[in-house]
Amino acid sequence: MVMKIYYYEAGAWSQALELAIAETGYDEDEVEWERVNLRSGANFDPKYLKLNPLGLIPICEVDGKIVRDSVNVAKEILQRAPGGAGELSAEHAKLIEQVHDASRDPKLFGLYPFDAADREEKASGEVFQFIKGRQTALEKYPAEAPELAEFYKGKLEDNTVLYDFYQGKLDAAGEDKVFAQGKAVWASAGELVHGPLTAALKTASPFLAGDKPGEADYHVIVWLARAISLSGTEQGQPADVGLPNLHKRIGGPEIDPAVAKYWETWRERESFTENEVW
Ligand SMILES: N[C@@H](CCC(=O)N[C@@H](CS)C(=O)NCC(=O)O)C(=O)O
Repeated sequence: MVMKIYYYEAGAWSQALELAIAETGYDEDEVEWERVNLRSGANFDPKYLKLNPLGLIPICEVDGKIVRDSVNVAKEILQRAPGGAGELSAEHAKLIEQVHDASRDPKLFGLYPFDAADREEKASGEVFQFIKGRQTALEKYPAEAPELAEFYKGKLEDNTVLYDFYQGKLDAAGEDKVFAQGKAVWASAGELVHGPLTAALKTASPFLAGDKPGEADYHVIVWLARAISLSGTEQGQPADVGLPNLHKRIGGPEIDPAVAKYWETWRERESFTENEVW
């Protein structure tokens, strides 16, 4: 039975699934990848909202059912994999929840500014174009699906704040609020990195699941990669380049060497380089 995965190549949680598929011995013809272009707001198309009313990717369709959320889709992938799902300890199950916590959602690192310099960079680059594409979609689709008016209204309100912010159209209080949100995301990232992530990685050997990656590893590494990249690090850079950048964003004590070791283990892994995880 072919598994159809709705994904977007730049989506962090889509990349977790790409890693899980690559690591567990699926044949190419067992998986069909259906791209949902987040940059043009295709996740807000009423046709897609029928599949996932939350308007989020990734999801998968298999055996006539739809599985939503990367945590559930990864479980589905692993259960069907030739080698089975493997063990997931209670600590690692908790860690998956912690990297998925809404307060440190990787898309927020991308969308919210860390400081004034970061704002300038985002305003003149891909981030603003992404926000603009969503804005256009959110203004267009409500006419096609009036029954979804409430959903679109909430999404449009949230996106408009950022759309206006990056064009300098908010008042001082509005600007302060957006900057405060940006700071809060990195503070929450710091709690994770210095706390549960470090604690778990100290016993990784070299992966959380042992000599090969397992369920928790796929979620943890894409989150970490996104945090490192979006703190100003080019894709594929070593720990001694990426972690100081991350440290500037999250503050607190030095980042534990266990994090660097884990990063280096993944950085050289074929699944990681071939899927261009960032
Ligand atoms: N908890 C969900 C989060 C999914 C999520 O936020 N996906 C992002 C891309 S990585 C998305 O669909 N963003 C579109 C949007 O927020 O409008 C999961 O793990 O699947």
